[in-house]
Amino acid sequence: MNDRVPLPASLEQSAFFMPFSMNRQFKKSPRLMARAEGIYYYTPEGRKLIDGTSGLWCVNAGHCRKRIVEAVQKQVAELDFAPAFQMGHPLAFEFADRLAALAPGDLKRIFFTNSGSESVDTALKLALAYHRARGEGHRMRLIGRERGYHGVNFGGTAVGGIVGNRKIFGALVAGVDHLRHTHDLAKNAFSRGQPKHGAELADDLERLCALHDPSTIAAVIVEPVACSGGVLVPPVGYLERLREICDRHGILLIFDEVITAWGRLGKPFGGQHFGVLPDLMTTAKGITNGTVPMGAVFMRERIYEAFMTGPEMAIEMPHGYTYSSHPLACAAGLATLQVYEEEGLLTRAAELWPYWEEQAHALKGLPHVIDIRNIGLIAAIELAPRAGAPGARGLDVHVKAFESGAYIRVAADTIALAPPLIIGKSEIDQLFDIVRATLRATA
Ligand code: PXG
Ligand code: PLP
Repeated sequence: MNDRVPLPASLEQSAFFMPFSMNRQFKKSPRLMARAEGIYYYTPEGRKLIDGTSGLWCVNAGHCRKRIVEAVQKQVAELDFAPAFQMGHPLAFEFADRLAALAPGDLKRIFFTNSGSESVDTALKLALAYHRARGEGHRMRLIGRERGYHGVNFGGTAVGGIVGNRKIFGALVAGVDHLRHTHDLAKNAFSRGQPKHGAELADDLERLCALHDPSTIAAVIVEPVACSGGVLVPPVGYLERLREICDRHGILLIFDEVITAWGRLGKPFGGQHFGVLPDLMTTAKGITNGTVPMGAVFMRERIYEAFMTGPEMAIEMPHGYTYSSHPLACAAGLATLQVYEEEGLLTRAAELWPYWEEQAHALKGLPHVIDIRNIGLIAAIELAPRAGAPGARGLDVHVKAFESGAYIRVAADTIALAPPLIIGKSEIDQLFDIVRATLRATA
């Protein structure tokens, strides 16, 4: 294949308002990708970049997988679009049933969306409507957590806890409160896997119950591992305790598994790794290996059943997207599941984990490194911020790594690594070699 794709002359006047980006900085010195294969991206000049963060945590089976590409090609020529409201197409039902078969516990009913953000807002609406259907419409409050990321729609922004993502968007949604985050460098720095200290932080939910009265709380939403907020691994016992408190007070527990699902923690879903079953689970990204946008909310049987009680001639859930269960997404998703299953990718992170952990923690002692965290096939390297310029050091690392042959995400001054689950040991070495050299070269 031709490695060379013509470069646009200049992007400085481009019409494209880039999402979550430093538009002016980027357009002056663009970092472009032109094609991808396996665990590598290629720049328009043909330079090879190892993909350290699976695109945006979504390309779990690696790029341009033949089976998935061909399934989408075939589908687009056969049924390009089918209305999902009061109509259907067979793949939607087949895909939902396949997902249900894979899901833990009785999380067996599936609502399709097109993204993680839509999955989150869908799950929050399902939680409110579920309580109302059972005569508990007074449960209206939604609880998120500091440093949480739940996408960018209004509900997700409101329950989210990353200040920079919230502060410029007004009052957001009424009736939302937040648990304390679990990050504690003083006690837990350089923990391997789950940190030992902090299970009691789950008791912060009791504080909110005491403040608002539990009868007003509909749901608590947390990421099993808070990835966008800097890879905050839950302390041992924390998620279990959150589950217990929710049960005690009739509050629904939502796990936002947009990143932690699809094998990232060595099990199909993140909650399975921790042995905790939520009431609702949001997913997206890896559901189609990032090939076609899609999301899915998994719910427990009793939640689905609560909606199936009125007259049959009524729409049970007045919610859904034009592109819910889009045929291309269903085709991509079915092919993705096949690849995951055939190659054992949903459990492969568990095999790579010890090696990955060793290589990550070997970066201890490099300049500015104040913490290293890991779980499954995720690692975070937290750097001390430059005085008066938080995020500047992180950006430097991102740009230098790109110049040295690696694509890696940084959240402020924390490097987040989560490569495709097909990565091998020598490629893990290659990724960490670039990170090591980059850290040595960063002031
Ligand atoms: N919930 C969680 C837990 C997420 O991680 C979303 C919801 C929103 O999904 P969509 O598909 O609407 O973007 C996410 C997305 C990063 C990064 O590098 C993380 C996300 C997206 C882009 C970048 O941390 N997470
Ligand atoms: N806005 C308008 C005017 C619409 O007609 C629709 C869908 O029909 C939407 C927004 C929602 O779009 P989507 O279903 O793609 O989320």
